[in-house]
Amino acid sequence: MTFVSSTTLRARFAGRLSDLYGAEVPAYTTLLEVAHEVNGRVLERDGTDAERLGSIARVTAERHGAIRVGSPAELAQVASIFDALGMSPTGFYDLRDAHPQPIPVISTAFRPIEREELAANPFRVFTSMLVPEDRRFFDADLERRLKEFIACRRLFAPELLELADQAEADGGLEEAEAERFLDLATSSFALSDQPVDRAWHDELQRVSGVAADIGGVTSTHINHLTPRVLDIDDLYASMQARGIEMIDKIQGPPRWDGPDVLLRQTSFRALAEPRKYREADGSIVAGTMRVRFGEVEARGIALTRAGRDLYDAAMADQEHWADHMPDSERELHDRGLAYFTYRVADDRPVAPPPADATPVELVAGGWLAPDPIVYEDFLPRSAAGIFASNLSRSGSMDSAQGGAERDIAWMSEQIGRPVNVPEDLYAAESRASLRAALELLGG
Ligand code: OOG
Ligand code: NI
Repeated sequence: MTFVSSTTLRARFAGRLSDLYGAEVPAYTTLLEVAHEVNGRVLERDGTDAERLGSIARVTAERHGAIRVGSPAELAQVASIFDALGMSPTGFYDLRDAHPQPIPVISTAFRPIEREELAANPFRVFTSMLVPEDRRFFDADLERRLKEFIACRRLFAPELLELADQAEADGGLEEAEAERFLDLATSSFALSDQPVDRAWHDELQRVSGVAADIGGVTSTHINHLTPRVLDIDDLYASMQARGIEMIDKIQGPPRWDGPDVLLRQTSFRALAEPRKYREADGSIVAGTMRVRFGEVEARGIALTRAGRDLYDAAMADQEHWADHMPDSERELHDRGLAYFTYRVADDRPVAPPPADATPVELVAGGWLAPDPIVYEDFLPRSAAGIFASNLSRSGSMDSAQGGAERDIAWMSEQIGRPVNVPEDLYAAESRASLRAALELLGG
């Protein structure tokens, strides 16, 4: 029997999910084709520069999924399944204050956190959890009915959760069990053919399309699966040329000649998919639902907190983006605005550096070469335009009511595992590479 490691399980799961989503949402397959063409063109145009933020093999395999659950108990189950795939909860996002449209969820992303694991397969899943306690969206009666509905459903088979526990403990599974685990895990995220209770779904839809998508149905499903492209402007134009309706713009910084930072994202519009509905009189009728869309993204350099502040200021003044943002990697580095790893420069001076030299001095003096760290996380608040342009109704919110307080510590406690802080991971990676490079220089 062969043993299947969590790394291989993750790569296989990502592939299975991609096949499933492609079968369910054919426009996704078109998106993959176009992304592939675009990446080929950029590689031809830019040569090795195209791979500055990840090898073409990694970028081609790279996807993020998005799923949505209803309670801390469901989120804890998701955490266990993803742990089996070598993915840890990373980042805390509160979409209840998203603009232009608040969404009643808090989120984290499950992803590999080590460089080699990211290189092997960078699959990540943005996972949102409903906050029924938030009075700005749900009154006490709706909160109670929503929690009852969610407590009664079962998203994941007990056998799947047992296999996940076993994989967590052993770092993988034997081949036969791995197959079973992958079958059960993949089918948990398929669109269900169970009829949707029309009145209940409509009631939640009046609050928020996302609340209805989570709490109005008895199962979860993959909401979107996002490939990575090296030129998102080319992709946008190429999709339109194929006659696919895109949202009106690319979210994030404008196109420019300086370094790519954080994320740029866009999507094709949510498509009407067939769903069965149960009417008030008990009859089952065929209808459609429009929630799943086709997102695509381009990734840039991870910014430090100072870099993020600058980014926020630059985003608020988009026409003058270039006046705010440094137009070279070196300046991002020297001003402490982005994260870099260090290696000993091939053509360094023969004389050793001064003992107390800072990284900026070591780079300026030619001893060390900095390489940018790619942003591995999310910016849902600035991508909230993607949610908004894909929701059919705008929902309702009473901002005079108190919202339930939620933060990263609360989420960690609810799922019984620490939620990583992205900036801590980037900073640790940068420090470790600096230490190793200094050792080489000194010795
Ligand atoms: C998740 C939206 C966030 C992203 O790429 O920022 C997201 C959702 O629609 O459930 O996927
Ligand atoms: Ni997304």
